[in-house]
Amino acid sequence: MKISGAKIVVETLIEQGCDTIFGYPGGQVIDLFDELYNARDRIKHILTAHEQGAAHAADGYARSTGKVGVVIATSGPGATNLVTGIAAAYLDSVPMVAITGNVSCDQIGRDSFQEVDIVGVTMPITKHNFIVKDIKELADTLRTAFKIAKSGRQGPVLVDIPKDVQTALCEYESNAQPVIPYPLTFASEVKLQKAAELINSCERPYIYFGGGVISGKASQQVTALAEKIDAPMGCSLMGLSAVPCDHPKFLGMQGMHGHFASTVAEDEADLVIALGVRFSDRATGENSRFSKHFTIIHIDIDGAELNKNIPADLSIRGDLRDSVERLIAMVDEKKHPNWENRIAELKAEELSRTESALTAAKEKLAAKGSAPKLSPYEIIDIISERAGDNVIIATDVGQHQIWTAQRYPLRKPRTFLTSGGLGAMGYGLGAAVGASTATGRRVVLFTGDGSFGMNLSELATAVTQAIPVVIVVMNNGVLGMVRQWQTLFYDKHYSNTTFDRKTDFVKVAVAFGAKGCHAATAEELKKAADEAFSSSVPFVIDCAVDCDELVLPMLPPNGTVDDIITEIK
Ligand SMILES: Cc1ncc(C[n+]2csc(CCOP(=O)(O)OP(=O)(O)O)c2C)c(N)n1
Repeated sequence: MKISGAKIVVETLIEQGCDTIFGYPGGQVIDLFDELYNARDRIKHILTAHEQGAAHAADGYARSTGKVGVVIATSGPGATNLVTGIAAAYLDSVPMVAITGNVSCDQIGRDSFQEVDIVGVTMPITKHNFIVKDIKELADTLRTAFKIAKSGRQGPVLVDIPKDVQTALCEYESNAQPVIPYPLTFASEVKLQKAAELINSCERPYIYFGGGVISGKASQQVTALAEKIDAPMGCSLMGLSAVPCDHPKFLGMQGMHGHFASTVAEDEADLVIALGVRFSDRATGENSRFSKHFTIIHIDIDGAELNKNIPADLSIRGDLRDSVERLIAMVDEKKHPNWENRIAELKAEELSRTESALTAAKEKLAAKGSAPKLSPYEIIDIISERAGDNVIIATDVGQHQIWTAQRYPLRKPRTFLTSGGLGAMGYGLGAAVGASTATGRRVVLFTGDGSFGMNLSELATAVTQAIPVVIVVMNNGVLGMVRQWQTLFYDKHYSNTTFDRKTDFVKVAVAFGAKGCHAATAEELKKAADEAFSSSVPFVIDCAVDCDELVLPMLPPNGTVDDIITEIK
């Protein structure tokens, strides 16, 4: 029997295992939405406040589950509103299928109403994209989109569907089974043997891992390798949550705002085993000065990442889980007592530096004599004590993001959602909606007043969907992260980073149908958190934070560990 292109889209999504789709309607997808209406008992559509929120929600759905997130938008402005969300997914390797409507084929290229060449626009930020001009290719193109999105290094794929293709009729045969990814690449035995030799003969090994460990389901393998060869581990922002934060071999995030111990340990290592990472400049600092002292083994599923940012002494393309599993069998069980002592020293130094920095910050705050304020780590500690183990943590972008990355006790993969590569302010609330919808779990969103202001209209979605999100606004009245750079590197020229807004986020929350309260002291925050965690509707806690709080340590841009800033006198 012949069915419409719009119905083919919906049937193919269901066939591919998609249970929830995030989006926003419009003229060029109205047929698709009509079919979604007909199939509403088989596939759920969540209407967001903005297409960007829908894209971030699909991203949050994917990051929290490992499944492909699906987003839908109309042509023109609907499609361009997806761009930030698609780019965020691309830079963080998140599997996503974005479906856009377009004007009919005969209208394309004529500057028709709401026409944008979205395939051209998204070319550099998708793994692949398609425009389907022949209905006979529609189902298979969508299947290929899912296949590409979930194969190898995952990422977003866009499928643009002109209106006349949605209304045309065609035979449709269900595939019944979701497509399986392209076969994995497995590492060469010879190269793994070489890696094992390097590992067996080194004295100060260090494992640096990234988000590839989470998407490659290799957390246990990486931990087992670290234990067998007695190596400390550090990670990039994207690697956080892959390994329990309290694992004795784990030193935390490294790099620009990383933990002191991991950043210095890597610098003092004689062998760095880089697993599922792309050597982002935020994690390495100045590339040319980064790798002077150590040998590098780099293993990644994406061959294009090998030797791209940092040349490796031994680069191995292959599935991470399989590679590390095989490597574990090849390496000798080792103990490196001197190295272990040095790591213990670094950890102790970090602890005492953190403690004294916290005390100094408190004293500084008291000396200011201003209204009471909460310190960022205090906020995270109070919230994490009450949140329990079953929550997912999301962040926006700025100082609050890094404080959370440094301090929140993350223990399980896929419980930390943050826009790492793109650093998109406004990411968090959409991602929280997607993750909570996908998992049924509570999400805690740490955000800044700037970031929250960008997409807070998604509060409407969170309220409508009864999402139990706890939104912790670290409200410093400024664009804190940019202001920090102005403090440190631009002579305190605070150009356009101070808000003079009178926005009351608690009133905003209430206006949207959510709840909220202000907190400026530990006691107030504890009370607010107790209320928030027993609430079944979105709850905003607006926390007063001082505008002079800094995220430290910090490697200056293009700096190295030699330039690390750990305190400001
Ligand atoms: C969409 C977008 N615009 C601009 C930036 C640049 N930027 C990075 S951090 C930051 C400040 C963030 O302020 P806020 O959300 O209040 O968080 P805070 O740093 O104060 O914790 C800005 C403007 C960005 N990352 N994303």
